[in-house]
Amino acid sequence: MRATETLATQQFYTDVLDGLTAFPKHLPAKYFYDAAGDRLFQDIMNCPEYYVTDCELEIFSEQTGIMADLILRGGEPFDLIELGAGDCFKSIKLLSLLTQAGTDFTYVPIDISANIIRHLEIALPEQIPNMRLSAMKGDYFEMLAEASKKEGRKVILCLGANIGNMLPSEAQDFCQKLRSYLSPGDMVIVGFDLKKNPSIIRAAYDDREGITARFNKNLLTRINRELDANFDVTQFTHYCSYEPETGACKSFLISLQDQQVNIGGEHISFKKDEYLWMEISQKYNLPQIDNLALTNGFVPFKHLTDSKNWFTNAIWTV
Ligand code: AVJ
Repeated sequence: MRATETLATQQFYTDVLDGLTAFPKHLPAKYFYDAAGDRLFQDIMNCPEYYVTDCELEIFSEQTGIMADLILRGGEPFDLIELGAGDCFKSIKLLSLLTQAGTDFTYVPIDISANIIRHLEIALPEQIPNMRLSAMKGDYFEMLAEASKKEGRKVILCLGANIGNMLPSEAQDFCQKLRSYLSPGDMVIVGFDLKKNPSIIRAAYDDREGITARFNKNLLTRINRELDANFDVTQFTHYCSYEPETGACKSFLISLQDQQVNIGGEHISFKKDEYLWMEISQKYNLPQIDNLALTNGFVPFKHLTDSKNWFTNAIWTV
């Protein structure tokens, strides 16, 4: 094992134990994305109930021209830094357009998944040969701190409603911290899933095929494998709630019996019916998003929404 992997595993262990000894018990959603988790998330994006990706893809298919124009107004060169790049299936449309226009920029994808970063480093130079690429594996903020040591204009992409994985208070902190890394002339484009018919939202996180359930349970499997634990995954069931008043969509694993789990020597007890909170996917409305920008020193500049008004890419300037 390399030293960096040991460190990462230690951090994983600490985060998992902190979460499981807290009340309510919870696990950090950023750990969903091991190799199996990446694949399951791909399956989620392809399942009929999960509208989020389709909506954002529509925006990127039809409105990247507008996006590119707004970005280019701020001048060149710049770093286009994508937080949680994933397979950059959406952003690639923007990258191609900018490259075709001869834009002077470097694409800096940041992702928590080592698999994803390895994949991007191979695939992107084949797909867009003339683009400068500087991929980084790690936590948003550590990598953003790294990336911001470099002088020059920055355009930040935070797509896919990743910000929804934060509690509203955490989203505030995130925006404040993000702003601290930026300077006048910089720009951010943030994807937000919007409030809509509650049934549509709940169905997206509780798909009929049970892919989302497997996605959640996969984190327990990952903990078993990487942290020497013994979760009986069959003794947990997936439950999802959406609260229209707060916009909080939450997923839980419910313990089907009294049980004890051993994690690297520590014992964690679950009561029958006790819930383990896995993830929040917070939904917003446009005024809430503008307010999030304004309270953290950004200027809300434009919303690019899909034709159903289910999703927005908010464009903020500094
Ligand atoms: C990757 C955070 C945008 O919250 O919609 C999808 C993750 N979890 N289904 C989301 C997810 C369950 C997804 N994000």
